[in-house]
Amino acid sequence: MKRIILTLAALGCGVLSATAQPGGMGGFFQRPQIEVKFDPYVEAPAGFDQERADIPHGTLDLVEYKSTTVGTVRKATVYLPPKFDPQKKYPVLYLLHGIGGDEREWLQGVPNIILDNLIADGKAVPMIIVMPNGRAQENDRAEGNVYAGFQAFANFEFDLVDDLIPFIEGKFNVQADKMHRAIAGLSMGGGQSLNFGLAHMDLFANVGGFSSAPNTKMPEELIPDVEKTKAENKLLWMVCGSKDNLMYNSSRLKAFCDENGVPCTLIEYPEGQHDFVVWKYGLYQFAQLIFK
Ligand code: FER
Repeated sequence: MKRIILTLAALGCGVLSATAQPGGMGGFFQRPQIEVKFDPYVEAPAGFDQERADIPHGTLDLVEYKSTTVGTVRKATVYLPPKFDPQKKYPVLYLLHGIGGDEREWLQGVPNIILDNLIADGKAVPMIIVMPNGRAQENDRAEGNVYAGFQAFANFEFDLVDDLIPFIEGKFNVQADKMHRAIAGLSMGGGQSLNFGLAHMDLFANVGGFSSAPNTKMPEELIPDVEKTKAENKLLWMVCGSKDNLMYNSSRLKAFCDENGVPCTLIEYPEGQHDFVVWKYGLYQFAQLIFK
């Protein structure tokens, strides 16, 4: 049973306190705190994000693709796993950035180091990671009022499906099926991953949202057909910091899933804020759960 406590106190007092997030307008007037049962938090081992000299390393590269959606040439950062072999087929994780970021933002979270370590330890399978620019508009730099780019983040659905995925699957030797595609992201990218991943279960069986933002659709929109989602989604995985004001985007989906018997994970990162501490942890855990 879910209990919804509306945070009306702030409104009643006329104290329209802004959130700790940059801008933080989403859900401003009605931020329900939803009671859910979180899944167990298991700490990542020390050094999971530290470069190790004694293991093989993957590579990072920048690729460019023609976007019919935007009408421009767009950029994406690509991680190729250690000892990349063009003769082998690899699964692909599409990893999306936040509202103030671009195709380079995830590099702050050292995804190459995290994956190099996981692969060396046999905890994740070798995979390609594609880190695109999720702001699908002509000028896709994070300039000016980034909160005005909300629609561009929604438009990225079409750039991803019609332009980027076909480009990646033409350029690299990949396992081009839903079980071997995953989509995950941080904040706005988390919302995009939930929105697009659950809308295109024919393309993505693995979906992850880290600190998902107010662009996250309501659970009833994300999962309009419970039985279909149960049958077609393989992994629905979320994490959010306990100190993150955007938790409600994740917890309302988790509550809906629990009520409807849809397998879904939501980890509350202890004392976690809206930052790369949580997002690196998210990648570390999510990468171990996919393509196995
Ligand atoms: C908001 C708060 C946070 C919002 C977006 C964000 C557009 C996104 C934050 C991020 O991507 O880091 O109210 O609304």
